[in-house]
Amino acid sequence: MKNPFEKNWTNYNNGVPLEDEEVSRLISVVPSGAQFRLSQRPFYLFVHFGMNTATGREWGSGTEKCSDFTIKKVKPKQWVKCAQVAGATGIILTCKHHDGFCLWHSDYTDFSVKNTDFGQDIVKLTADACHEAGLDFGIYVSPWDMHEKSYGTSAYDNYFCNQLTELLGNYGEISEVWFDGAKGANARACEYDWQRYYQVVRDLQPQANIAVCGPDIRWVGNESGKTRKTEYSVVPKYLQNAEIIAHSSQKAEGEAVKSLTSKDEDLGSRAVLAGESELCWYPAEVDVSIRDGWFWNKNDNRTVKSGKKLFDIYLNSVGNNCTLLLNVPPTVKGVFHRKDVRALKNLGKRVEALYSKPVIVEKLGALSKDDEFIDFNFDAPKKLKYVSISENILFSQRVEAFDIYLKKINGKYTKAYSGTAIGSKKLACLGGKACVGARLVIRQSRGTPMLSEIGFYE
Ligand code: FUL
Repeated sequence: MKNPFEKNWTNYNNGVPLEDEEVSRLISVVPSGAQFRLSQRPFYLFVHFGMNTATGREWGSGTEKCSDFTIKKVKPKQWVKCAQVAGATGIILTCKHHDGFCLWHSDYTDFSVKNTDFGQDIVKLTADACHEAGLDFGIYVSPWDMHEKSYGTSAYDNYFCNQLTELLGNYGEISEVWFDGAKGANARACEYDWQRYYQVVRDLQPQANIAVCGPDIRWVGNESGKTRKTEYSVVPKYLQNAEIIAHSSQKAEGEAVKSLTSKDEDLGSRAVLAGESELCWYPAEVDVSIRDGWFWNKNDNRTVKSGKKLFDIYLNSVGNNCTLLLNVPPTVKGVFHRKDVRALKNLGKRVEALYSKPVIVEKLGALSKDDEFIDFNFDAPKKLKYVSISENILFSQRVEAFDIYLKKINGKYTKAYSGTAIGSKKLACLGGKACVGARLVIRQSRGTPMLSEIGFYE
């Protein structure tokens, strides 16, 4: 039988079934409305700001005093402007980091910005600045709290849920809730009631995605901007608990720790999924800092990544079926440092340039079995730099292998790119060689490929 997606290809769908019961099972897994929305707005800034900014530390101790928060100015409007310049569509703020200091006027603790000279509610300032500018706003909240007395007792769940209720109820729409699983080696033991936390989020902000120690967005597995060659969004369901299991000091009795973690290379090939009875849609997010540290520190000013480096990370995350969460920490003056601003501007320019010279941008749909390949012909020779391909992920993630050929001026085709999964977006570099056309060949798919768009750019 020939491969329906490539002429003269003798190995039908690369030797795996195009359609059968197992394929139907895999492609029945699709994103929620919130997951889909995020896939269309795939780049946010992460803003680490708080007590650590004032004290110059990465992790506090929880023994700081409110008077140690010596910050006098905070300018979220500048953060928002920079996010827009970089091409980001949202901001996630560290409302409470591990030290427990709250950037909002919490009624449940005195360890809050309300008791500082600065006095203003920084969560409100940031949420308002984002919403006014049409940016999404998300919250980072650390369950590990070094300051709160009830931490380690069952009363802590009440404390945490009360704080979540404030954050989710008083600041307009929240697009993402980022639960960090980190916990120091000497921290008090504490078992969190995750299901209860999730329920508070679902009740108050049903459209929000819960990330990392949460069921909607998967941690990519590192903090250096790297992704796997193939990033799958359909993975075994137990991975939704991977970070909780990795960080929890007390595993539930008898709980089997499955073999895969968010650091493993293959999370979603057919071979991996075959043995898994429960699957879920769990796309990866790449969280990485523009500098060495997460919080601002003047010694880190020399470690700011270049626009080119940030663009490489962008191509490799947004362009590899992931979302990007790029951390930019404000300084003690409450603004992004000029070096970070310069790098963000440069990144924004590069992203804009990527899409600025379209040769062909076409909406696609289901590929029928008669479509052995799709040809695109240009009206004149073009030096293609990038191709962007998107699947319509409302029909799941289907493509497992594809090739891009370029048609040379003499009419001959040469292979320019061989890829694996596509998902919400694949950005591939084509090298800028002159050609008069291009051909997309899907070599392997889970059922009929359901593409949404392809764009070739000079
Ligand atoms: C980690 C934290 O310990 C870091 O301080 C930072 O917030 C990073 C995003 O997550 O787990």
